[in-house]
Amino acid sequence: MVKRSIFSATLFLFATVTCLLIFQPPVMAGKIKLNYANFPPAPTFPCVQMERWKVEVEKRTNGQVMINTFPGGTLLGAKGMMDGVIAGQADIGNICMAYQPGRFIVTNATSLPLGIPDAKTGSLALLKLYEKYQPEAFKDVVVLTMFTTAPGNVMSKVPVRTLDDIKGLSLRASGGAAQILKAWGANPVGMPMPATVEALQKGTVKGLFSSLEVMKDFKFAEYCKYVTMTETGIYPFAVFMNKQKWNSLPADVQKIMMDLKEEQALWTGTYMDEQILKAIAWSKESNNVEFISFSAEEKTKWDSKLEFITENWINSANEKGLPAEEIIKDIKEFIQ
Ligand code: 3IO
Repeated sequence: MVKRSIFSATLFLFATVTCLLIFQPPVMAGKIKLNYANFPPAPTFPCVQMERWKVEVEKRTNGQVMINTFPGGTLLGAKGMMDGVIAGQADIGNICMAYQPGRFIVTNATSLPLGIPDAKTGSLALLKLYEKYQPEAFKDVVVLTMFTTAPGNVMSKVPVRTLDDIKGLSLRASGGAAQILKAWGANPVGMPMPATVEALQKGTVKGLFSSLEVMKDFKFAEYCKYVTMTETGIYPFAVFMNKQKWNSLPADVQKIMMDLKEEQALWTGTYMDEQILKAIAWSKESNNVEFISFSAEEKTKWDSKLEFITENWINSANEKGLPAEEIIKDIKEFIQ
């Protein structure tokens, strides 16, 4: 009796294991799970590009890789992002390099007033610059893509038509963009984009300097009824993975991600440029925002105030032992 039940139990176990082996799918879905941290809210462009990347990676790996996305600073915030990814608190992270200008000297050179016309051009130029110089700042991570915003404009509660109007005006900006505002005589106030909502509500700033899709995505058009089309200065972004995590991935997965690097930069730049047009139309329609364009004469006045910024950057980068002139020359060439 005992023998028989042992026999049937063994048979049952054998049958179960055989079934499991036979019916196991060739690729175990979701075998590799990666956490991707992002600092701004889900509807904004850095998170839209994150969701696009997630979908593409999951599709191209046939579900072998699954990406869990964390928008809105729910896993890591804007300033702790890079160190958090290096420490393994998230596998992947997205940063705005302008928030740590001293840390990303080479790649932040793209935020100098060098005439990047749109986000598509800026994104490809930034990625090329990164690939050529492989800056030290990224030695502890693996870069998955880079992209930039479209050129910056002044969004404000009061109209800015002349340099007199911007004098002393508190406007939110970070990194290279803050230097541009300062050169025009404004009072730049540094903070990450998500903090800007409250600063505008409370009135600690009278506006901001950034790409115009934020008028719609953050509903800044409700506070800023004026936009001055300065069209200069971009914000550079980087997406990267923890190095140990990268080294643990199979070669075919690594290849799929590397093949996506430039494609994702192009996709994000193109998406951003489209969102800008939509945001301008929406701001006019929904909030009656006035868009102020310069006369040729006024534009020359504003541009001439910025000339020293690149010269200063070259001097200080040279002092740090970087090939500063070559970097600037390369950015200008990549833009063409
Ligand atoms: C940005 C950052 C987060 C979400 C949307 C955004 N659009 C433009 C930026 C650039 C930026 O970081 C900034 O501070 O202006």
